[in-house]
Amino acid sequence: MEFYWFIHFGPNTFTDKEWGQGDEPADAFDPSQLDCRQWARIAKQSGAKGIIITAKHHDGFCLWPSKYSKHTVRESKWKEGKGDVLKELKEACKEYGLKFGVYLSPWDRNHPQYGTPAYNDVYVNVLKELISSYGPFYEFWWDGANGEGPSGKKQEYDFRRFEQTMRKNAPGTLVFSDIGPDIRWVGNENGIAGETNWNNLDTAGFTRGAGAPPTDTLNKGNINGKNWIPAECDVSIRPGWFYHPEEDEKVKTPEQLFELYLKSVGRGANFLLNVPPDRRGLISEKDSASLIHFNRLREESFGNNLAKDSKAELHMSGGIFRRTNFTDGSEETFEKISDIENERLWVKFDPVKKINCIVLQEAIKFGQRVKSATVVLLNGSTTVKEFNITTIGRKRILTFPAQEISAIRIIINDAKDPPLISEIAAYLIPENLIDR
Ligand code: FUL
Repeated sequence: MEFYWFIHFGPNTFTDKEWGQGDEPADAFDPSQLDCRQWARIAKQSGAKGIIITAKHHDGFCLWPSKYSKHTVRESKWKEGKGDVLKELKEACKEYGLKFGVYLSPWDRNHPQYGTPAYNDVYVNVLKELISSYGPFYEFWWDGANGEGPSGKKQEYDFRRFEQTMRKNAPGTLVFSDIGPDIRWVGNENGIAGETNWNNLDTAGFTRGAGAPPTDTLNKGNINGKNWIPAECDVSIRPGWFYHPEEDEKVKTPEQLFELYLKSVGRGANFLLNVPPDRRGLISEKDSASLIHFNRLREESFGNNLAKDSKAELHMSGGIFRRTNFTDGSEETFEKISDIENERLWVKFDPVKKINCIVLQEAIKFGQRVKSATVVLLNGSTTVKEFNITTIGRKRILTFPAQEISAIRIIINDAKDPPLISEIAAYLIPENLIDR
């Protein structure tokens, strides 16, 4: 899905906190003009494919009137206790053709049973309640944070049961956490995946939170990892996850968002961008302007694939070659490189073209195979540039100062299995967007 939104919203929005204590009065939550359709409209205009909202953050406040809590929208003044943010957002996502997901913090600083085994029952009940009332969700987000609750005790989470509950009641939902089971944390909150990025991960012996794999492993994956758990890069458009008026001048620029796109999607991961609504319950003008411009930059950059009218060829040894379909713009078609020692991929331009960006893709549904490759840019018989890369994965975006070239030649140096290359695309993107 490449790019979708995170929304952090709740009492913290109004109390100016990042981590609420759980003892904030429910009345603290009081958006004056809450409009989930505005969120969905801007999300759509920014090119996002879905929205994941903090149904409950660490402070325990539920954005829906949960049967299992006394700290919810029902207890707040907002809409005289009749409001339901999840319901409104689910409907807005449907209207705008966006997928809908939720973050449900296991850490709960409000729930009276937190810190006792009974809280695991509560959490399971809440999972079921959410799935049956607001599902289906495309993604479910488990935060690794685990602190003390109101009793001063930490909780031992029964993640096995939580997972079973998800699988049984929502088998089509992708579950995110530090170690999956379906999507892994990328190891930082800066939105940046490893330049080498494997979709595989070894999870045996690791837990969520403090017992998670080392940062570097989450960032890069494990080359021979047993489980298929691709990375998701979460980052906020502002310094904090929740809205703070004093951060209005610190909204990331369209160019910064583009750079993050290159460092997440361009490294084979997904980009989860947090856009926190303000105290009105609206996405602020600053954020929306930046997001819409960011979408324009992507359209401008990737709207014209210069490789599309080029000649794509697979060269074998002995001067034999044949035309291929890895420049047809379709992720469905691919070329199998059976003999990496002798086979080279060529994209030829006539007349020469000026490019500063190459996008490579593997046919990822058959697995990730390329370990390392060399990309050579030629003008006639002169090599104008050459770079070595490691993984490709679902998408690898390379940018460099613009070059006039007549051909791109790709040599696969090492692979786990015969690589299946589905796309080679070339672009001339605005010069200031090149990742240096
Ligand atoms: C972290 C949380 O503690 C932050 O508040 C935020 O929700 C972030 C996405 O995950 O673990």
